[in-house]
Amino acid sequence: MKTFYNHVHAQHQGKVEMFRGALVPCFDVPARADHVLAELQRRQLGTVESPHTFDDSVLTSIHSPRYLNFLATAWHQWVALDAANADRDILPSTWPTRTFRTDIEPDNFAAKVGLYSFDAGTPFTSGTWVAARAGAYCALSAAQQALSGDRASFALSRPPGHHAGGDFFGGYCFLNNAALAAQYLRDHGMAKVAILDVDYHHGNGTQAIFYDRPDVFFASIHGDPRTEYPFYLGHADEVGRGAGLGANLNLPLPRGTDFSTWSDALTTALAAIDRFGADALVVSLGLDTFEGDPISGFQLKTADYLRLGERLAQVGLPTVLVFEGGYAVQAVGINAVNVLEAFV
Ligand code: OKP
Ligand code: ZN
Repeated sequence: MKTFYNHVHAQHQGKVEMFRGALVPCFDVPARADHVLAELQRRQLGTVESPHTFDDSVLTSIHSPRYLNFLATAWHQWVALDAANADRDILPSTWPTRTFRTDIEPDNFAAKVGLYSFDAGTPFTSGTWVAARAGAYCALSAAQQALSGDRASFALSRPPGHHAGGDFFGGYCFLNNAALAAQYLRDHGMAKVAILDVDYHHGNGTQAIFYDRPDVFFASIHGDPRTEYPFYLGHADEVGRGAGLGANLNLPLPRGTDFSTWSDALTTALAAIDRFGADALVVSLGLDTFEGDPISGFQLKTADYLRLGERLAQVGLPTVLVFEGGYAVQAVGINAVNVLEAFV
């Protein structure tokens, strides 16, 4: 199994995020990916490579040109406001909620940041664009590997991607790596692609991107959005729209859910993916379902990730695994590599 590793992920290093009225240290720390890489190397699981690069047209297959332009220029705009901003991260603080217009991009920088985001927990830093773009390239390179016949490939990158929509960032995510991989598979001969999102948090960005489409099935097992982030999407009655009706499956579970219940939801999701008849599988591999995760509420144990890897392999499809969440830094490497090792 090949791993495409984002060698510049540490250039995205947010200082603080907003939590209950205070700025607290960011949970998406570089050490997360470092631990996964170290564990891959310790177990000598396949090879680790740098991603290839891709044309902008590949990114615009999922993200809007004006959003990509914003991401590429945001840091420069921020420092141009005040040279002292170079020592501070960009953090959104105002948003166009219901009744506001989103068709006009404001000139004001803070207003632009709000237009293209949905929370105050996702700092944009000097290296965010470079790191996020390289991460997207990792997912795309892994998709290429699947097209060339590899049974499984892994994109090891941060920041994560599944909360990012076509034109917004949030939930620590900027570019939707899993969506880009799925679209790349579609554009290169795979007629039907399934995305399975096993991160603790609902993949609202991925769902939104494919909600109207019949060719990409999205299934997600996650904390119930009535109590869990991202709160405003991820309910069981969201089943797709128009031509995409029936191609979206949400399996929300209460805080405290353990592996036996979670595993039943996985059975449901995999059966639906089988009925859909996908040619390839993309997995949004979040490890924040772990019992020790500091910001999540499921109770999966380290050995349970071996079972997950086995179940994913049983699907029998070319599979692209994309690293998402997992904030128990000491355990995330072992848990992620348990999935991969059991798969192969
Ligand atoms: C990203 B991914 C923590 C509040 C939660 C956002 C969580 C984003 C998770 N104090 N903030 O899905 O792992
Ligand atoms: Zn998550």
